[in-house]
Amino acid sequence: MDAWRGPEVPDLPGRGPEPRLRDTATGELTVAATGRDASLYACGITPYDATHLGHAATFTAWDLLVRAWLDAGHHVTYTQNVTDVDDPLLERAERDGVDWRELALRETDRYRRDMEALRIVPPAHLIGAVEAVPLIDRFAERLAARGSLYDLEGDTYFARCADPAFGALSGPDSAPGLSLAQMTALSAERGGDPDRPGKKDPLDVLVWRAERPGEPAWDSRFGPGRPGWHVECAAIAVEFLGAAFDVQAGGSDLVFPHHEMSASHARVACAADGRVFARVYAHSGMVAYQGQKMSKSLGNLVFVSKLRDSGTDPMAIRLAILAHHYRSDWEWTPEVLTGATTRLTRWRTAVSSATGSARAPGVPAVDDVLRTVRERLAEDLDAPGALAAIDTWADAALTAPGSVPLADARLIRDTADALLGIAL
Ligand code: 5CA
Ligand code: ZN
Repeated sequence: MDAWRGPEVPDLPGRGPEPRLRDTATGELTVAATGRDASLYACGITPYDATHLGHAATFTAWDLLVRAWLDAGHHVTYTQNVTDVDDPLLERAERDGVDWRELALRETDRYRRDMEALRIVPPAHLIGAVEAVPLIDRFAERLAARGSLYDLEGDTYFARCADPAFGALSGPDSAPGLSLAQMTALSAERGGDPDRPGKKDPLDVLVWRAERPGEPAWDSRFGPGRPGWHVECAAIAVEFLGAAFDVQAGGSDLVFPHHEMSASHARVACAADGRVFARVYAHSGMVAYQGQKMSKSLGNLVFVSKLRDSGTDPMAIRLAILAHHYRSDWEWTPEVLTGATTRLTRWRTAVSSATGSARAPGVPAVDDVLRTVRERLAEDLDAPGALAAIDTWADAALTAPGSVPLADARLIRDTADALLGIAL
């Protein structure tokens, strides 16, 4: 499907350092891309409700990575999916008496407009689950060829025992260190069915769900039905990025089971291809509202589109997000937005107050500001640290008005734009 119109990304003088991310599997700061080509798979939305601030924060985090990669001279290949058929989408369509396809189209469209307004660099491949059904079917054939699938009353399950490395991302020997009991509890919370009788293992997951009355279905080698969630992302990632790629990204609610299972599927399907799936796993913290994780199922949502409709500058929304480190959990409050709006105004006033040809003493050299912003972002996307560097410059420029050279203001503007996605 089409993505959205990308923002202009200005060229900055020189090159940024190699971005590093805290890898969820190891807990260690790891170089995000080792070759010239940098590849990213970010799990996308399930379009049954408009983009909320939690989604926006998560996709802004990956946008910082894309921008830091471009600035470091990488060629970036970015793939994102849209889960445009799944249980929650069908349930919402049923509840609201709308066609599930219409609901998915409408909300995907709203998401595109929100992403464009937030100046998110679009993925090269935005792939819907529905359009990916044929390639998911081919991927599932590879799983079947390895003897990893079994039938349960017409549904097709993946036997996790087919993957000796199961748990490499989140299991007992990884940094998250989840026990099997914790995994089972999480799978019940997050769309799995550990208690279904007849499964070989509670953690086995659906790869193909046989058609149910009233549900959409597609033909496949397993009969009519629809794909499971984890195989959707495994198949799309492998198709568009290859069996091995650099970074798999998503919110921390996707560590288990979703990312563990997608990686596990890929390891089994691509066993002959050497190192398989993501080298680094990046997970963003959860944005809360009114004391609880902002979630479509709870309904405690702040929508990007509603904020925009009520006149909020999308750059203030973006700055509100960037004031928090992407891995931290944080709460959206009216004060967060007020703080961001004040910062945006200060930055805009500072860059537009430039008239001088010589820099006043006490105003930081802009080359140093650029270097600091680059360094902060390259170190696990430390956006708050990057904002602080521009704050220091803006505060000094505002206390010594008229003494900021135009060229300095231009470089600050380009730095905020290229690396932070903030148009001043
Ligand atoms: N379609 C699947 C991924 S394949 C999905 O999780 N969709 S979603 O619409 O529920 O979420 C889209 C992305 O936003 C995921 O990376 C998810 O982890 C993230 N996300 C969801 N809620 C929040 C939140 N409250 N705070 C931060 N990120 C969130
Ligand atoms: Zn996914």
